[in-house]
Amino acid sequence: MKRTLITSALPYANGYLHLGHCAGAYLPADIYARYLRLKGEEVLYVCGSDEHGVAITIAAEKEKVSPREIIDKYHEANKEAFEKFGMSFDIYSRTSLPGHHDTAREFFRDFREKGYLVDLEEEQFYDEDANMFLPDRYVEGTCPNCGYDHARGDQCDNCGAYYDQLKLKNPLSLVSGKSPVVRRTSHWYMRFDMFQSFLESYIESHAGDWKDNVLQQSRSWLKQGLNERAITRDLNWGVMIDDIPNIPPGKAKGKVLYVWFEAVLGYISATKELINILAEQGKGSSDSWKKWWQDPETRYIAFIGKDNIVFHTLIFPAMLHGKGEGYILPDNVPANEFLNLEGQKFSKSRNWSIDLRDFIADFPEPTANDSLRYTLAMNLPETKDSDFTWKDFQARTNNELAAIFGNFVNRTLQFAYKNFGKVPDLPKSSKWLTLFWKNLISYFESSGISDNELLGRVPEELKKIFNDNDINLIYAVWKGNREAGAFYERFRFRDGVSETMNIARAANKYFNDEEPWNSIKTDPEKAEKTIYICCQLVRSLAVLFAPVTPHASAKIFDTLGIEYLTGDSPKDDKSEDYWLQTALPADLEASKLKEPELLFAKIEDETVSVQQAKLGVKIEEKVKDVQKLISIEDFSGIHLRTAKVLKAEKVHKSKKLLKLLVDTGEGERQIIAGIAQHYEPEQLTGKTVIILANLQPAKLMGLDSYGMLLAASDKDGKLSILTTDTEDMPPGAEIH
Ligand code: B3M
Ligand code: ZN
Repeated sequence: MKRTLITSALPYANGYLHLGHCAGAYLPADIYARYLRLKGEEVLYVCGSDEHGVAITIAAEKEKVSPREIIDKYHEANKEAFEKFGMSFDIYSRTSLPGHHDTAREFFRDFREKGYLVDLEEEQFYDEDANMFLPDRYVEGTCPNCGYDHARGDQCDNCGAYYDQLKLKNPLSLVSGKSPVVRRTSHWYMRFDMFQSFLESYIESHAGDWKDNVLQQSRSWLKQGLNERAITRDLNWGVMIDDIPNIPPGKAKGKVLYVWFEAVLGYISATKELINILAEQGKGSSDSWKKWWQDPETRYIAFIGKDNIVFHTLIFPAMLHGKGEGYILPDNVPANEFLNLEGQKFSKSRNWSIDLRDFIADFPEPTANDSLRYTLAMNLPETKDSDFTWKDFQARTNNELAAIFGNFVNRTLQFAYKNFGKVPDLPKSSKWLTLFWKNLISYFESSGISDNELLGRVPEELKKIFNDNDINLIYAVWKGNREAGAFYERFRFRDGVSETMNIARAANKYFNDEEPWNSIKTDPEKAEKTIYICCQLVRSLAVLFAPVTPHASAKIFDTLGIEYLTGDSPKDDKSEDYWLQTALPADLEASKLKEPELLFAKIEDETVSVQQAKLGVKIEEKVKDVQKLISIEDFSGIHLRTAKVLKAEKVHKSKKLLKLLVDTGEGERQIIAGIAQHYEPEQLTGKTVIILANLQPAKLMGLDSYGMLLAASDKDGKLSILTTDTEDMPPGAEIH
């Protein structure tokens, strides 16, 4: 039996999961895991919370709680949201567990003993008030490249430049607000350059099966040449290393492992945690984690978002290779692009986001999660960014899930319940139907003729029981389940789900063409056969949709009173290929039909508008923004004035900045404005503009700027400067 290890990137436990996370590393992985389990494969699907690093400590400071409180809050919240969303992890662990610390330290210790680590001294900003070295995200200053004065310690958000934090001008510690000093500190660096050629051959060995975006990013890093990277940090939150033998006393004091170095090892420690739990229950031995991580028979698929590619295609494989002991490497890293929301990027700060927990609170019916899973699955950012809209959610739910899949299931089961009280037995005239069905499938599988000839050459023998509608429908499910499965095997989930919906379309057509509502009066045995076949398709579709709509599929199995086949984490080691078996009739005689219920609630227009209205910063709804509400007195402290542009010119070495000389009515002043990509200097000379006159002076690209030019810019980056609608407004006029 094939064995597949699946991991999804460990989300930081520093905030609530949103739909963009689901569409990135999680829903695709869950569809894949459920599909493989339904194929009868042995699957282990591992995930958990990433609980260290500055992403956690900054969130803790923001919420004025400890890192421990932050991770406990968000680990539990995200775990619960994932469960309700239908994620079928075999374990959802967390990297704050001691077992993870042990695994991470074991790798660190091993790499030191093998000489993969070098201990290098470096200068770093140190905050004397807070008594701490400052990681990059804890420092802010003037960008050495463009002069932007809120640049972060490692990268400038204004011009995108990367630099060493010591290059920042006028650095300020975000902890104490004071200027930091420079102190020497030492860190252990891992010599990734030692793995350059190994990684080059590893990446090229997947030139034929990995996604282009994954190959390109990995190759470009290798082309630049790998070098040593610091794998420790001066932080008091994380995996400590001061208890590792023969480290000089004090040397590792206050140092933790770099979060990315240990987070990827979280996949291994989570596996060990699960295996230990099972071993304590008498299920297997505690070292059977090795069959997942150190057995070449195991395939490892790592699902991530595109921002985590090199950590999974270069850093982690180097670590696994360096550790030796037969660790396997990812067979594929199917990274997804990003999901946008109503045409814009997800942004917590602008409240342009849909948290999974909020969706679940607003749509508490479990099958609403199926509607969300289906909508996201049909629009996954598999090769390019894609967009979630509430209108699409409504259309996919109402016009596809409910109107096609749900409608077929409901018509069939309602008809069976009302007319037979159960799944009808096969009538005398069709008592060999299941045998003929199996023969028809064998004909499809072994005829060797092309698909488009297949239906035209069905043996006459089989047509004694099957009419053309029967044959077409059985062909649709036989062909469709193979095509959907082939798409899933190639991580093309959109196409796989779409293929599955086509089977439901064929089933609806069958129901319409057979007209059981007429034959029940004129030829009851025909109606029995039709509804029997439809009940078989209801079950088959429940299996085939299970990777996407596990809650609805479970409801169908419950209504039919038969075994649940939703691809959930296995309760037993049964390994049948339920997926391919959907082309064959199952034993439904035992079915005790319950009164069917509608599977999917329709989404009303009003619901869409309520949800759309929630997006964006609504001052009255955003508690944290209420503190930003200002009074009229506050506003009076902001001096907005008209000014006339006397001169405008480009700023040397800057693509974004223009230098303006303006007349403020009280004299002339220089203002530097980031509008060079939107206006030519000559367009501005003589123009009346609006300036913020009492802004503190600043220096941009070495030029003094006394004030700010006001401009409007939209979500697509279009920019327009503000002016007055009457030409004769003099400079210096007050704006109220
Ligand atoms: N937590 C980054 C992220 O949440 C990081 C992933 C770790 S995977 C080992 O995108
Ligand atoms: Zn910059």
